Amino acid sequence: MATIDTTTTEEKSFCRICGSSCGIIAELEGQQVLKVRADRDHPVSRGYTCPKGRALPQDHHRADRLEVPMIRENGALRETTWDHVLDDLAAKLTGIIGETGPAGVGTFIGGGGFLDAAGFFSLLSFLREIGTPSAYSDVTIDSVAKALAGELVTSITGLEPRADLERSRMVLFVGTNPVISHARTLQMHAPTAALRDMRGRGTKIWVIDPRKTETAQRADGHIAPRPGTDYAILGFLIRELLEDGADTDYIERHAQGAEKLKAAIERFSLEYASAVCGVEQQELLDLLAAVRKAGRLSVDTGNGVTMQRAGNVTQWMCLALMIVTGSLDREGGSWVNPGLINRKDKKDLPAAPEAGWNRPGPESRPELRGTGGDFPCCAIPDEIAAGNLRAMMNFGGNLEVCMPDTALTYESLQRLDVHAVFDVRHTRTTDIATHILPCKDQLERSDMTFVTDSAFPLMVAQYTPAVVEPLGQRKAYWWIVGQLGKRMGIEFFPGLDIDTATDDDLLEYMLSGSDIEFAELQSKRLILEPHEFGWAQRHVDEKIGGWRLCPWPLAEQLSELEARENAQNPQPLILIPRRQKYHENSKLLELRDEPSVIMHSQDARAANIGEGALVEVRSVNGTVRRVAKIDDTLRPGCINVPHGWSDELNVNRLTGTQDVDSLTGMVLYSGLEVSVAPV
Ligand SMILES: Nc1nc2c(c(=O)[nH]1)N[C@H]1C(S)=C(S)[C@@H](COP(=O)(O)OP(=O)(O)OC[C@H]3O[C@@H](n4cnc5c(=O)[nH]c(N)nc54)[C@H](O)[C@@H]3O)O[C@H]1N2
Ligand SMILES: Nc1nc2c(c(=O)[nH]1)N[C@H]1C(S)=C(S)[C@@H](COP(=O)(O)OP(=O)(O)OC[C@H]3O[C@@H](n4cnc5c(=O)[nH]c(N)nc54)[C@H](O)[C@@H]3O)O[C@H]1N2
Ligand code: SF4
Ligand SMILES: [Mo]
Repeated sequence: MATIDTTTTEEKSFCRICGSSCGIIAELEGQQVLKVRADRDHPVSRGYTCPKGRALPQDHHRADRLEVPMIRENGALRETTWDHVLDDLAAKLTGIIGETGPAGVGTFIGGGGFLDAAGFFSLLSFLREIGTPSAYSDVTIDSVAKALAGELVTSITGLEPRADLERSRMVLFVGTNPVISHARTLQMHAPTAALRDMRGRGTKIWVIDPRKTETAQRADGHIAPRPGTDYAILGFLIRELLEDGADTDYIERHAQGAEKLKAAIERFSLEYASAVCGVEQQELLDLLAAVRKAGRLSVDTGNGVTMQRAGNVTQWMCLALMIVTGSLDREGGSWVNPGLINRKDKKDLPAAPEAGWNRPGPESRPELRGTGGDFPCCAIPDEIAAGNLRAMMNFGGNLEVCMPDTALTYESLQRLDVHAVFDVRHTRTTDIATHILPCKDQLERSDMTFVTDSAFPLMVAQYTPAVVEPLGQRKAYWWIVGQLGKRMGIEFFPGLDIDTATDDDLLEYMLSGSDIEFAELQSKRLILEPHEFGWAQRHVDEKIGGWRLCPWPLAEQLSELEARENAQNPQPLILIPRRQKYHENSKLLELRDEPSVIMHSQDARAANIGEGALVEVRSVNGTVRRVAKIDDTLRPGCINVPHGWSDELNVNRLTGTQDVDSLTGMVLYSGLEVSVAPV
């Protein structure tokens, strides 16, 4: 801590609004956070922050912050003491478990929970010790296709390859816009500079996106297909490469199912793929030539892939493209981060079977399966209606905003006996809580990188102490869970005295048995290690005899898609997602973004809509009204209604809980058919 004058101090930390974990310096006057700026000496983010990170002071001191526990009694929420809210919550949870068994108590972890390391760990302890299968998270409204395809193709649970920013010869971004989002998988720091540096080193950057995104504008090539048809482009590339340009020697040694794959994608000729995707044949040939020339590449995807109907298949095609070019887990191609805290490369990981995604789902939706450790979010309203789910421990999820079918979800949540919300501010979700547990925000807790351990573009772990004291009566999530346990007769952290333990004690407790020492991480603040290739390859060769090029559950989905390839859209417009620059999902909405309906001038003219006009967007599920913004970076026929906005502005008034992916229960957030009209 460097003292500037008698009252102003500076404290180094790292930002946890998104997973990029940029190094920051907080300027303080006593406990007042005056400013957050980039840490130029940070070895990874090297002086980069985005406007969201720099808005941490406003977010910390926001007027609608939660500081005091609240409880709903006789229909109304009122402030109370920690003792009362914990006694009541513990008694109700115990009662529900007695009546329904543990499954009646569910958990949700959202964007406010994942990056609280001790909090995430406590959630896992809670699930394990209670023994409930009713675990939900925003993974099944985000990127579950990645987990599914990764597991089926590689047998390694959670495998998500990423570009190696220093060495990939080519990066193909599909349905991700890292310049604004910092990428779904890559957690890319300083994206604009990174892209410039990569191109400077000769890396070719290509983008497939129905919009000429901020990333596409900085790329060597861009293709704007009809939404939801990317797999046809990828299928075409693989088909041609298998004829000429694939690494056949590599495929023979490290992959299986090449013949099945070839048969599965046979239909994607140049003519057919170009017609399905609505792009010129020459564009596909140019991309093919670029892939052939690079030889190896990394394919990085985001929500534009995972939120569409063909999400699993597209994700599979991306992996297959990397495999046939000998690029997966190989220098010049893509890298698989084994994690630094929890070294997967040093573990004897089990091999998931090809049909391993057949886990029992929630009772009220027998057609759905369990995913990873979760039930799909789309089942929450049905589980509540069936009486299977009676309590929800909601850790940092703004369910009113993020869940599909807002009206149904919002009404359902109000029928829970217990909806305990762990948050830092008042929202429409806390409005319908039964118990509100005000949590320490990121500046108030010591913390480390944990969930993102194997999700960084580098092998790095970080620690930060708390920057300021907690406001009001806020407590750490782990402390709240521990205190609940005491009242329920459950030890969530065996061997730890939760009355005297500090945040640091909990972090140390978490790291016992891990691959790094807490004391070392705490003193160094950041540990960075060089990364190597080949661990995932060795594992897959040994355990299953090579990457599975054509897992049958995905091949089945690919053949089912054929019927749609030749069908006409009944509605004129296709809703697709996009991230906005100044807010992170429902966080930081008070910054500069606008809640608009974004459309191409051609579509606006056809519907008689001018810039700034109030419009209504309609889907089979509902309607939403916002002002129109004309943006010709979109492909005509596409429309954006950015998410994160609450109440009347919520795009999830248009989405539904029934038309979901048959393997994962993923909600269709991209590719929904809508119409638009002036109001
Ligand atoms: N239609 C549509 N719906 C979508 C999406 C879309 O593109 N389109 N995107 C989906 C995706 S990818 C995601 S990840 C979800 C995100 O949706 P959510 O999981 O709800 O995430 P956020 O809105 O980021 O934050 C949730 C809450 O965390 C709180 N919070 C912030 N900091 C802290 C903290 O330190 N501790 C605690 N306890 N709480 C904190 C915030 O106040 C906020 O209320 O939305 C999904 N929903
Ligand atoms: N500024 C900011 N950054 C964020 C967030 C935020 O809210 N704001 N949210 C964070 C979260 S929770 C997540 S999950 C990540 C997501 O990170 P990204 O996946 O990079 O998110 P988006 O910017 O929504 O990018 C999706 C892209 O897919 C395109 N797209 C839509 N449909 C299709 C399709 O069918 N095919 C193809 N090829 N493209 C399609 C859209 O045009 C858009 O450019 O971002 C994180 N970062
Ligand atoms: S990219 Fe922005 S929001 Fe993400 S960690 Fe860095 S400063 Fe924070
Ligand atoms: Mo997300």
